[in-house]
Amino acid sequence: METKTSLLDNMIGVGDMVLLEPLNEDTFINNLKKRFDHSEIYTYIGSVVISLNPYRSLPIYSPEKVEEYRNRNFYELSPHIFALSDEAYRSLRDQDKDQCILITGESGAGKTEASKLVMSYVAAVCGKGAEVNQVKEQLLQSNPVLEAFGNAKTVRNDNSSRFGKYMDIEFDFKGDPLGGVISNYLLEKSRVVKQPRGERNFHIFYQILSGGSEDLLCKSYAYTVFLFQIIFTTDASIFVSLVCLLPFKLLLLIITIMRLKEICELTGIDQSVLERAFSFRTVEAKQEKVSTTLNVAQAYYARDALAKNLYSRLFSWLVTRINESIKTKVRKKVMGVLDIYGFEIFEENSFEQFIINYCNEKLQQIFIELTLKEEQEEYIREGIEWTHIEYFNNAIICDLIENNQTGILAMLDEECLRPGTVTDDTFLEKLNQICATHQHFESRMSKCSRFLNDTSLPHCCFRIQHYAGKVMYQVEGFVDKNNDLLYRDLSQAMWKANHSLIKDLFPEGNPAKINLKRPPTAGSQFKASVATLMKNLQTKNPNYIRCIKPNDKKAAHIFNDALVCHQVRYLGLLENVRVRRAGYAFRQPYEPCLERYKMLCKQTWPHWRGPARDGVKVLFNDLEIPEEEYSFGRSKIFIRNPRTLFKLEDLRKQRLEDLATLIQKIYRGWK
Ligand code: AOV
Ligand code: MG
Repeated sequence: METKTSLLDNMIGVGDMVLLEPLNEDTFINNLKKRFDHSEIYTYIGSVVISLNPYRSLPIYSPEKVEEYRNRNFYELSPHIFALSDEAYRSLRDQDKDQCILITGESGAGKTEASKLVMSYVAAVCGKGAEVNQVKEQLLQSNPVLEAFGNAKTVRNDNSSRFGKYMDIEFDFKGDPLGGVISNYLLEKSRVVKQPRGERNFHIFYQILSGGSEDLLCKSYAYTVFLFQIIFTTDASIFVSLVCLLPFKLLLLIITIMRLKEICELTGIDQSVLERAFSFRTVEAKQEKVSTTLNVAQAYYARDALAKNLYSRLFSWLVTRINESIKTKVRKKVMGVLDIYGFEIFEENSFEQFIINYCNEKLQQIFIELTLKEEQEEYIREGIEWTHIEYFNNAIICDLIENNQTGILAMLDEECLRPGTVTDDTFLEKLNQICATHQHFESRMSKCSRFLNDTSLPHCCFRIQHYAGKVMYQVEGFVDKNNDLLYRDLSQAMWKANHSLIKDLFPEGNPAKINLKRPPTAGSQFKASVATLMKNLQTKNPNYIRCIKPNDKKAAHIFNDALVCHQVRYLGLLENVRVRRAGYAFRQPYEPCLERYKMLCKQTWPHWRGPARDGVKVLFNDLEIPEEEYSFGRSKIFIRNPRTLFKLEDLRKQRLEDLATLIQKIYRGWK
């Protein structure tokens, strides 16, 4: 069994950054690069896995690889996402600890691929039998369905997740999968009606058009812009697996939503009802009802709002359907896998990017809290002194966005709910008043003279200095997207459909259930669901995968130093190593440590009788390792400097070689 050497191979760099000597930004990046050039895309920082997107298929996920990593200790083999998956699964199964896998990184860094690899590894190693296999199949099959509806090609990623996803996989006490629950977070529904240049609508539209049979194909697909149409080769096959799940009528409805006659045919809604709904807006207050005629722009707006709502409600309905099919009665142990949309900076950033980037801030926050907390707790648990390390805490940016009184989301809500003329500009004015002095907020109009002459910052924008970089947001559309209004006339018309699903999707259209209360805004709903998610994650044992994008070209073999360096900085990876090394770079439970090195000392070789802790003490004394170099925790030995570990490894290697020579000599003697 070849262990630690795989982490210390000079040819391919150091497998665990904690062992990097000397440690600085250059050596860190160089180490990643060296490994990347040798197709080693995974590197550890202690138990955190750094994953570089190879942008090509590597032969490292085969069933043989799964077997190789199965039931092996984390550091035994070269770094791999399977090692993390195995560790998480075994800890869940054997120690009864709920786990979560937190996958972060910017758009296109490889989060979704990583989440699928974790899921397929766990599916491969857990449980057997027809029933269990069926559960696994259902869990895995939810991925292509949700990707078809929730992913799209963007300039950053050809298969970009446009929704956040958190999936709890549930296991019984033996560690066999029982089922799961999926939570979805704010779908970027504006994509249904409008896509930025060079981007596409959700995959499903193209899949239907390329894979659907003649009678399903629609003549008009006004919303799908075929600027960069690349029909994936898999479209047709995915389509087949979707056929049983899909309410096609509905999708066709979204596609054809410009043509009244066709909508009426599909839904069975009376044409005059729909015509009226697209032409008038009725506002009800107390006992009064006032109808106003819509102008052309308002009618288009109403049409778009309907298409967006229909699509996002259909998406949530799909998640509910999947959840029904994977629901469990008993729930013993849980592994949560989080795959959200990554941090995004586009040429034009709107409400959607604001929400996506806020979500990433929250995840970075939980990373900071949990890794530091975990580290501190380990030192306390083991009775070892703790040294404090400075790092950037992004709590201040989270506060700028989510503070209940002065946060950007709160002010947006206030503006949306305020009577009188409300526009994006009045919202921006408000921001300028309240956030002007915040360190991470920038605007030309703000009272802070710092930005008055900054011509790179137009008047209609504000800029946030996020943990991952500065992003300029166009304020246009914020109020509207946050309000997320669908005129009641339209929901009432939809509710009249002769189609039970459409009826169900628009419950507020039921005249018997008129609710004059405003529904919560998109921003406040998102904030609440993210808060629930964070609470949930904090109850679980976290496992981190930090994805890094090696280049902006979506290309294999290219490692852009500056781009990687930027990500390493904002992800706080160097601080992560420093915290991990604060005091002690390396730690290991006594038993495996003694097993590995006992051959280096006569008193412990071949057998040590007594507690492993005492054995390690004898061993370290015998090897004359200076006392200040290590510390004895309750269950683990803590080693201060990686060099001490290298020395142990070298001694061991020498000893093994000596033994081999000796055996050869004896063998020759026999001959
Ligand atoms: P993301 O989830 O982090 O972006 P993806 O997981 O979709 O990024 O990865 C983007 C693309 O990179 C994939 O479609 C693959 O082509 C390639 N890729 C990623 N990981 C691997 C891997 N391990 N091996 C081979 N190719 C890979 V976003 O969803 O945009 O934030 O919102
Ligand atoms: Mg993704």
